[in-house]
Amino acid sequence: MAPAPRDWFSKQFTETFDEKAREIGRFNLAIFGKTGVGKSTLVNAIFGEDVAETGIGQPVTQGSHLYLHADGHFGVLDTRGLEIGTDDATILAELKEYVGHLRRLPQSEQVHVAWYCVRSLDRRFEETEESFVRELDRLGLPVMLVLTQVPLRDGRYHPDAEALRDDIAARDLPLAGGQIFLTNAKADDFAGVEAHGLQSLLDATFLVAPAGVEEALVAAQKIDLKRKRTSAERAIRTAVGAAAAAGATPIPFSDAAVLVPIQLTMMASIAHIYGIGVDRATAASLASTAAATAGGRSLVTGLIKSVPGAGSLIGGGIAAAVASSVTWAVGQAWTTVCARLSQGKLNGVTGALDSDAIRELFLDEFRGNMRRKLPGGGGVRSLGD
Ligand SMILES: Nc1nc2c(ncn2[C@@H]2O[C@H](COP(=O)(O)OP(=O)(O)OP(=O)(O)O)[C@@H](O)[C@H]2O)c(=O)[nH]1
Ligand SMILES: [Mg+2]
Repeated sequence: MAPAPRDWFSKQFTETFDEKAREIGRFNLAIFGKTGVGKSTLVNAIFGEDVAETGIGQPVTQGSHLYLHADGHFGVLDTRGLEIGTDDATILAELKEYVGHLRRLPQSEQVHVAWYCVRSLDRRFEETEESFVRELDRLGLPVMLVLTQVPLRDGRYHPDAEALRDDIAARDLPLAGGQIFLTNAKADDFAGVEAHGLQSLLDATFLVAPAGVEEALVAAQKIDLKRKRTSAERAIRTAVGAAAAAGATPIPFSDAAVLVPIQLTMMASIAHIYGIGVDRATAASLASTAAATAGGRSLVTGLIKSVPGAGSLIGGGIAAAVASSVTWAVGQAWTTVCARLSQGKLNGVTGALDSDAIRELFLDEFRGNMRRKLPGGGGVRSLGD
């Protein structure tokens, strides 16, 4: 007996999702600086609160003072129980051993970038910190220097923070990113200081990180939705191209399932980009496409039939233009769903996903986008662009 369509779909989606997870890999950040300067606050501001809540991590080897907290597409390497400025030799020895051990492992296990943090209003950068930064560079880690908790008023940084920046810059350290980054990770309402500098730090991190981890970094970070959107568009373009190729010889309705893996791959990629976990992504994709009714085939034909007027385009089978239009419209609609999910929306009263709301949003967006692809609603010529 064939598996129930719902199970079939969940299994396919989950497998595709896992495959994509491996392909995208993980971005790993090491973060250093004296205790209390705001390392965790900074990481949370850019990579999300989840890191804080479960951010204890695991020692990289037994007894190590280096802790790796890895979740999804993001890993953060932090120190515990040892102090920068006092225990530098031990930290660096452990780090050297760890980095050496990583050399034999794939790229998504490597440490890609290090941020060295200094609290701006401490107003000093010590000799030990200077040697620590030089040592990180010697270990082959690109080091970016970040000033934390920098007051900014009327577009001007606190003069003491600027003085500290100039003092550090004068030491000619081997810094990646070409500058010292002035940030404030958390708004201080009392002092009237907003969060700032995070996007510049992230932009520079993209430039410093190896090319192979770019997608992981897009997925890991939470503040730059434009980059997520651009990545989603790229995944959609890839799928649209594949769908057009599949439809180059018109696909009989009965074979519409050839489009399903293409669309599943696209949907899994987009879910990753927006940081949606496997359970929520699977449930939401199931709710969106309601593939529960008749397995893979209906995903495509059912969707096409849901658009009034689309039937006339189809004729005896699904042509390239229609195959790519449907794929494009699915991609756009699913991106909207994922973007909302990533903002914590589309939950019912109990906190579980609101399947009806998801389905309604998806179908609204899908139909709207399909109509734009139909004659009179954007023109046939735009089909599959
Ligand atoms: N207003 C404001 N407060 C901050 C900022 N960064 C850190 N803090 C506060 O400073 C304190 C220490 O911040 P953490 O992020 O825990 O510092 P840490 O460097 O991770 O500290 P350790 O893990 O103990 O080494 C907390 O009370 C934060 O709320 C910031 O950018 N703005
Ligand atoms: Mg911390």
